[in-house]
Amino acid sequence: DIINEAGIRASALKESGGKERENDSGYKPVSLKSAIKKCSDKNAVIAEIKYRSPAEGNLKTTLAPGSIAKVYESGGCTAISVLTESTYFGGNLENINLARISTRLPILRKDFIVDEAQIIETGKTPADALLLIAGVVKENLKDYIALSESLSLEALVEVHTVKEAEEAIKSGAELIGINNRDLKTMKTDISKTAEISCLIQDAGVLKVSESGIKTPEDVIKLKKHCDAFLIGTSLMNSDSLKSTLE
Ligand code: IGP
Repeated sequence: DIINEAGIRASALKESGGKERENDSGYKPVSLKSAIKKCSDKNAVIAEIKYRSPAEGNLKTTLAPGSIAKVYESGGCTAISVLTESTYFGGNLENINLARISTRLPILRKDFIVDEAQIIETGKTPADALLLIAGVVKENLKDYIALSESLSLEALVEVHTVKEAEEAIKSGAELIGINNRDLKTMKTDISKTAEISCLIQDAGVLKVSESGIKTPEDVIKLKKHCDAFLIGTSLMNSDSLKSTLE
């Protein structure tokens, strides 16, 4: 089947060191993992473009994705996350194209991926990585990581519990996002990152702290527990984002 085939292609690709190839859209991906690794002299921020959230409703910024991407890049962020889910986050796939026009930074597609068709669809966009939520894709995680890799998409595997973190490692995840927000209760607690990161000791795995990061103090507190920070709401709501463009 398609996933099996993709798995075979993915391992062949890995052996040939084939990161340089084009994805399905003809776009040449850049590596999110390398960008984070290269960022050792500063804090690696994955800055998010999202217009709405279930917890906050509409966020302040209504600027177009291309304009936001430009400000994020000139502000020194390492990568850009684009929410494509429409009902709860006000996103769409086109926002990846719009962001891509104004930046060469790695772009992460952020959505609730539940089947392989969405992964294949992502391969047709100029995204470099996609989010796979361990608690959502469950036993398909390993196959979905392989399918993503076969399309030259790096997988950021999101976890919220110790069990999910163990599953992610077993499934070969090399980039793990620790979500400080419990998707069931919507509550955020940034100490989640420390709690789970100490279980991910594998030197080859990069850790991203996700959600609820609001202040420089939060970043300082989290720094020793992760390699990158995924920040959305506080950036989309910041007055300086708006004033930079006005
Ligand atoms: C960003 P925040 O609290 O800075 O806006 O969080 C990001 O972590 C959040 O948007 C997110 C998300 C998700 C959204 C994390 N995992 C899964 C949708 C689906």
